[in-house]
Amino acid sequence: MQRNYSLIWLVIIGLHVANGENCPSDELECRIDKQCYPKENRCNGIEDCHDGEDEYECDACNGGAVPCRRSSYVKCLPSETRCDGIMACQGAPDEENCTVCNKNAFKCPKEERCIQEKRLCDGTADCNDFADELGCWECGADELICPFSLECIHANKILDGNNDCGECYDEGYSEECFNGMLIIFA
Ligand SMILES: [Ca+2]
Ligand SMILES: [Ca+2]
Ligand SMILES: [Ca+2]
Repeated sequence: MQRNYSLIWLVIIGLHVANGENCPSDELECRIDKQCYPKENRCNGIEDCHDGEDEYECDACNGGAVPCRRSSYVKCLPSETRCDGIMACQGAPDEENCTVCNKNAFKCPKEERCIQEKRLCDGTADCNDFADELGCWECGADELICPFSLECIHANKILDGNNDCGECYDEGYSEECFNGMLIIFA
């Protein structure tokens, strides 16, 4: 008798699962782990299912989540990936039109663009106007350090057509600057 009851329960549970009735009408069910989650959490960039299934195969993303286009569908990434200086995936729009940057990122003052904090004072100009390389090391706030000579030059000498650092660094290693150097050595 005990065995028959168990069988009946199994059949009832099985029917329930097959009908997709495990979750209330305002919730959806994760396919693998069978968790229920609010319908509005589908494609909001925050994973409710253990395998993140609720963020795959989206038509669009909600609540500021970032769309990553795969070959045939969109995956949504958390809104925190916006304006953090790292492109969420190839072609993602999360680093466009950034007027405010994520707390761990630096805004290029004259551009609507953010760069990772680790790009500050790393010897490579990430902002077009070298803003991320000003005021580094022993130099003043409006000065740039030349990476080879370790001299400080004023910001108004950046991209002014003169090779002030000596290695065309302050001219963005431009072709014109290198050509100018060749003429001097010729
Ligand atoms: Ca990003
Ligand atoms: Ca830099
Ligand atoms: Ca210069």
